Amino acid sequence: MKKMISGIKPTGELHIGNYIGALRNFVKYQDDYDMYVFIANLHTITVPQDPIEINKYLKDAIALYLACGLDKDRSTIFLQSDVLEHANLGFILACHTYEGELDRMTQYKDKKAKGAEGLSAGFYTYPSLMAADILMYDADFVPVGDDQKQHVELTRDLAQRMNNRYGDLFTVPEPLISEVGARIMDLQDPSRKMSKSDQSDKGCIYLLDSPKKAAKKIMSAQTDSLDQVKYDPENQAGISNLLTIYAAIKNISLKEAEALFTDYRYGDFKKAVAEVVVELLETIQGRYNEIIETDIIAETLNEGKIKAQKLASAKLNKLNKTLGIQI
Ligand code: ATP
Ligand code: LTN
Repeated sequence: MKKMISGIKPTGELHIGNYIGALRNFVKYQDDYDMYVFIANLHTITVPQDPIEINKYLKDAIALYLACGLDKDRSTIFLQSDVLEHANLGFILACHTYEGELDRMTQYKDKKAKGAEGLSAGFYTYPSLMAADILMYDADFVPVGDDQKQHVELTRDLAQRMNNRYGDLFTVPEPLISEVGARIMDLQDPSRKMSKSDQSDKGCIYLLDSPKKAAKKIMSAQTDSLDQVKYDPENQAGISNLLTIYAAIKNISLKEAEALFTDYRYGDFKKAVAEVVVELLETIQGRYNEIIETDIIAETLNEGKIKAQKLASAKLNKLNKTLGIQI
């Protein structure tokens, strides 16, 4: 069975972009792949955080993984920091990553271009840690949203470089990016990706938003004056984004979604989108409320940690020997 791995960085409450671009695919693939899903909690501290705040996001993220349908009996679900080998392999890979490669990473370049100062060394070398998360388990596929493609490409380069230098060590992974919903845009500014770290939360629908609040956000989403529900991201970014959200949740193609709304006024179209989003949130939140009061989170993480640790320690032992740094 082919192996798959992915993670989400709990720097804020998870949103429907995370769900559509990543989480729902983890759930979809868990029966057909040997699935590893983790919470990328080490990645959160690459930028300064409030410990109390991120601790809440961390718990919510795990509960939401389960509420969205991940199942500990079908996937290995774990916390990145529970497997110490991640940081260790991250360092080894950072020693094999060129400065120029890290300089070219969009996430770093964007921050620099905006004049960010005092970025941490951890933030700069973040892509090497992400490569470690993936290569540790010899994953064949990495289901992610569009924004992570560059990181998976660097991971591939690192795997090939290590294999060329030291012999066959790592499986070279491939990114798996869905056709519909790989980049859900901000509802208020559809030229930007929907993001946890948004200044204003009006353009972002969190999985734990009340259904009423979520519907309101959709009803006030930015549109245009063309008065036609068409998938045309260039000229109708807002409408195209809403169509994408609808198609992804209903699991239909963009063409099929477009056909459903040919004669719709924007107000009625938005109502239809709000309805499917509300239905999704109600289902997820119902399960979240059940899960958050049980021991299932602790049990899941404990089982996941044992399984992941076993593979990780074997991998690191082999690597340390190969590199000549272990007696
Ligand atoms: P932020 O939303 O704060 O920018 P991030 O996207 O950089 O965070 P994560 O939350 O760790 O980081 O992302 C988890 C997964 O969700 C990744 O696979 C990412 O590609 C995907 N994802 C994040 N935002 C979106 C979006 N707007 N549309 C589709 N997929 C997304
Ligand atoms: N960098 C990712 C989160 C992440 C990840 C990973 C995703 C960390 N390690 C390994 C897939 C595989 C992000 O910011 N979205």
